[in-house]
Amino acid sequence: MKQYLFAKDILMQRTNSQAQIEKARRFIPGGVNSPARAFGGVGGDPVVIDRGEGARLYDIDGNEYIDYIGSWGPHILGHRHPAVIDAIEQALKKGTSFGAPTEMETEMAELLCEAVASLEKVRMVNSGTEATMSAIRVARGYTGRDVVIKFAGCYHGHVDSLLVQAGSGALTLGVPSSPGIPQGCTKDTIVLEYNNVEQLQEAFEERGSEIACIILEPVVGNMGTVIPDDAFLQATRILCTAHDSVLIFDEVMTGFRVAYGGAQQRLNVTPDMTTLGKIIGGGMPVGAYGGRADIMNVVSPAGPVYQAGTLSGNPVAMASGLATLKVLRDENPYPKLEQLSEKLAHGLSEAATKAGLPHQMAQIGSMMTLFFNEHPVRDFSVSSKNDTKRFAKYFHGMLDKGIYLPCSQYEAMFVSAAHTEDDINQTIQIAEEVLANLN
Ligand code: KE4
Repeated sequence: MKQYLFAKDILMQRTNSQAQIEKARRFIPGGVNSPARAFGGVGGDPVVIDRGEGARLYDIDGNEYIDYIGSWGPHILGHRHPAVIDAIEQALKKGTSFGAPTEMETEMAELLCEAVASLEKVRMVNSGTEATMSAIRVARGYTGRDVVIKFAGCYHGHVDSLLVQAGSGALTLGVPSSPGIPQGCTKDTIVLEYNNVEQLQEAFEERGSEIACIILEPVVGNMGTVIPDDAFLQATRILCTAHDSVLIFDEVMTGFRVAYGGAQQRLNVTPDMTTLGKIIGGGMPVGAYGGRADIMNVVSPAGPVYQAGTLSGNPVAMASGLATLKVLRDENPYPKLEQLSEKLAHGLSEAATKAGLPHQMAQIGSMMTLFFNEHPVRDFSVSSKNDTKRFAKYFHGMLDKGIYLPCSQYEAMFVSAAHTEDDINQTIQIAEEVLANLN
């Protein structure tokens, strides 16, 4: 077998990263600006990154990694795609932000409405959290109701009313519900089990007339990758229609990831509202929420529901996002992403089987999770029984051989259009070595 980049016996040194994180902890809580990066679920110190290029990351000790996080989703084209960097540089020549309308915001809104069929109007914000927080407020303002249904293990950003049995970092840190959230913020949040149609039906039978909306990840990434049963996703649509509640698909992660038109296009279920982020910013801070015109027309200044943002729609972020989305639209990397991702998913699963490790592989489009779990992961009650200790050993074994995976069993890994067949082969070969030594 061809010898790949990372020889078996090189022990990776990360002394500069360790020193830098110790210094960072003096000024930043936990030394990170987001807990998901803190290695809380796998132990050890985060790697401090110097730069990225294509499918590669390079840390401040000069180590090279094949990157399967892509900044937690945005870099579906890989780091520093020429079209994206050029668009940002061109925008910078005119300035950074004006706090006034620009043509690019309209171009972005039009492109999103063309790409995502259920979007008739859309508002730009600066993060996925802002997008979901705003969408919830709009759904409540539009319906005049207060109750929100979410699902355990789904993460919709650090919104007070939604940070209840959340996924992602909240799950990784074993703190599904955060201190600092008053009971008043969550008393109207009903948390149900993902993929459980009966529970959903009961909730609507009991409180249908009070339910403003359902918000869900149409494919979950934040308890690891969980693909919905068709009957479940259809039930969210049918029940919201029957009770005049708003169906919100949180596509911050899946939007432009699992298909150009998002999970709603791939799985053929149409929400009333959609939230977006990550990929639509191409690595710059961007979020968006939108949906049916009659719903979005309640948003200020068109309507009474207030939402605002100093840097919303700023030209640099719009340039970065537009360049990314145009490459996806015009070059259509999705077939290649599908082929490479299926090969990787199969190779990782085969390696775990060869090593005699109980596991599940969930893959859709270019997102996937290798679960160390004996049972198919369909919901939070199963995902919460993942063997996180074994995942931690797998994570560090891969990291020390130059494979940069999400630092949590409760996340998805991502393949980008910059990954090559050789990257995938190398990753599988290294996984075979690492998994064989896990027992
Ligand atoms: P941001 O506020 O982090 O831009 O987006 C929040 C959000 C909303 N909805 C979904 C489905 C999401 O996945 C996210 C954020 N995802 C996490 C990782 N799974 C971001 C990583 C982090 O928190 O640092």
